[in-house]
Amino acid sequence: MRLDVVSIFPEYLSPLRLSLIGRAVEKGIIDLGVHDLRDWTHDRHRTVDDTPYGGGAGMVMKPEPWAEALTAILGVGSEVPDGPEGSPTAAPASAESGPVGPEPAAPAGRQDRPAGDRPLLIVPSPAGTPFTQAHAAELAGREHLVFACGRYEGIDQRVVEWARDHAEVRLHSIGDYVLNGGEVAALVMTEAIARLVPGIIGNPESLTEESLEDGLLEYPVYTKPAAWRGRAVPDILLSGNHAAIARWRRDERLRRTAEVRPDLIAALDPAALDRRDRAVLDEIANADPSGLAWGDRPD
Ligand code: 97T
Repeated sequence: MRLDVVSIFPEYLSPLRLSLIGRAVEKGIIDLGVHDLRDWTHDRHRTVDDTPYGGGAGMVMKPEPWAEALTAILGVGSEVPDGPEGSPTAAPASAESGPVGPEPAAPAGRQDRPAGDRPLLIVPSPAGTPFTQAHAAELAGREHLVFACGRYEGIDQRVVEWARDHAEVRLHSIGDYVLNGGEVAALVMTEAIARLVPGIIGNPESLTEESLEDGLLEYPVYTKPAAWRGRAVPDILLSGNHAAIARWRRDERLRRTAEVRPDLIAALDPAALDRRDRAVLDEIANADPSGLAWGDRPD
């Protein structure tokens, strides 16, 4: 996977060189480029912002540096129009077919990419679609991700519209709160994505049983000692009865999820619930005077 991030604070992205993603970069599984937007300015002050048309507080990121940066990084001008059948093997465009920025950041070789392998440009934004585990899983299979981290009041809207001609563009939020810029949101999303890229996590089995993959939060976990500061580990976990342990864990997942994330319970596919699941949820709903029993819920 190729991963590019554009920011006016590239050092903010230094965690990408550490830990899990850092090791994947060292192993060559992820090809990482972190770019300073100011490298695509041409004035003495390396200006990236200006006042908003229509007035209002704050500054807006100018379109020109973004378009130059994304032209270089997305490989604009190197796409090939689809053949009659949308053929992915159409003749490559000439290397002179489009302008490139000061640093041709992405490697050559995408000239004959199939339409579905167009780069995906992700713009972190409070106005974006909430980023979920399902998005992370989908993006982990993409060939090229580019994150455009805006600051100030945002990036001139025309950049997003122009970029849609050259890449798939998605705006994603990481939650309902305000950040100073897209950098931390990009770190959050890249971590969620990268750990799902094949070869990155040593034991892929640890990915299969994960919270949220099936719409429920995780069960509580315990380790030794069996008694600690007067608190015992639940007996069932010491019983050796694997079926009973699995059932207890599922009950706990249902209880936890109903307690803190009723929205996740409401979104469950009723066909994915067995009789015991429904009994556990009914018990919780009946304990809550405002709650509806599972079977009485409208779908
Ligand atoms: O608040 C932001 C500012 C810039 C870019 C992204 C965000 C944001 O993304 N998710 C929540 C907030």
